[in-house]
Amino acid sequence: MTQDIFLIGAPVDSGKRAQGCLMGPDAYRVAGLAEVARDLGHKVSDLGNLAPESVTGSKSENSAVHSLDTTIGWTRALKRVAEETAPKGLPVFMGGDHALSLGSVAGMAEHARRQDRPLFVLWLDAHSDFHTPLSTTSGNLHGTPVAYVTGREGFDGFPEIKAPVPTENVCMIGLRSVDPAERAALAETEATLVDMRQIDEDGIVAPLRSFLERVAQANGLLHVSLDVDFLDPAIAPAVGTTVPGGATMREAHLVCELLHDSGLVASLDLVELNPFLDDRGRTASLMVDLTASLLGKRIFDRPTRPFGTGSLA
Ligand code: 6HN
Ligand code: MN
Ligand code: MN
Ligand code: MN
Repeated sequence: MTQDIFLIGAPVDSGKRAQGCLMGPDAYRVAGLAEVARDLGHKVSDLGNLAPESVTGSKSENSAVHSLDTTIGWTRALKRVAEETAPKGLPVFMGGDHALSLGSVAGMAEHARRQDRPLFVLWLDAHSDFHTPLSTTSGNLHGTPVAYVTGREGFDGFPEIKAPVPTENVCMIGLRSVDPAERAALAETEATLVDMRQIDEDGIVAPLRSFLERVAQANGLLHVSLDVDFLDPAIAPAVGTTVPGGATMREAHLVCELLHDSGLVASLDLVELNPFLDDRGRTASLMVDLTASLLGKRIFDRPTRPFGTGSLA
């Protein structure tokens, strides 16, 4: 299956204090993301880099919160481009830090609403990113997108989300760093939470497959958000928020291969790559390799095992 793929550069660096993610889109270009997708037969358009809308005067009750204006400006710009691009093909958001997903997922939620289909979100991350601007202690808004898109309170000044993503449509895989306030808030939800212990005990395929079956059965659209720190820092050092004990290269490829086989992916975020911290481009190259798996790269063809209804094979 070949697709129309739109690469959207989103040099968001406002979601945390340490800078460098703004170089991410160019690192993906240098690592050959467009060429890799074209070699797989896809039609690829690089839309260049976005800029945030201009926002001034936003205030938070939480004095720890920083870069609020810029982050709201990015959210508006990204929401709009997601809404415009998703009807035409597969948007790939080249980040930029994870604050990017405030906009990309909000836009996909609006796209899904217009299509009258449910949106599902797969969050591949060491972190749950379930803070609100009121609960965050770091003040770093890259730790908040899942709360925003699921409709939690505290996002004054951000665009309204008409159809928030129900928490039962959210699956997080790779968790190993969850703050107390996030843990308490997640306990009130129906989100599927797969931590590293569960991956060690049951493998990564079982929880992913059952989530994909649910997406297929609901005729859902799937947004995938891939944070570099989902991966073990030994193979992916170029990220500011490394947490030891992450996914292996083989686990990550398998996830991406299964996502491709499902035919369900409607949009993709590549986030948190900080090229300033990279080791001769290896993290950027690994993220490109993983994207290739998600876009259909394989060694040998094999019969596709059906998900859910079986209509996807
Ligand atoms: N990320 N929970 C921590 C915080 O500062 O709120 C870490 C957030 C990490 C953000 O994974 O994109
Ligand atoms: Mn679409
Ligand atoms: Mn994240
Ligand atoms: Mn993370």
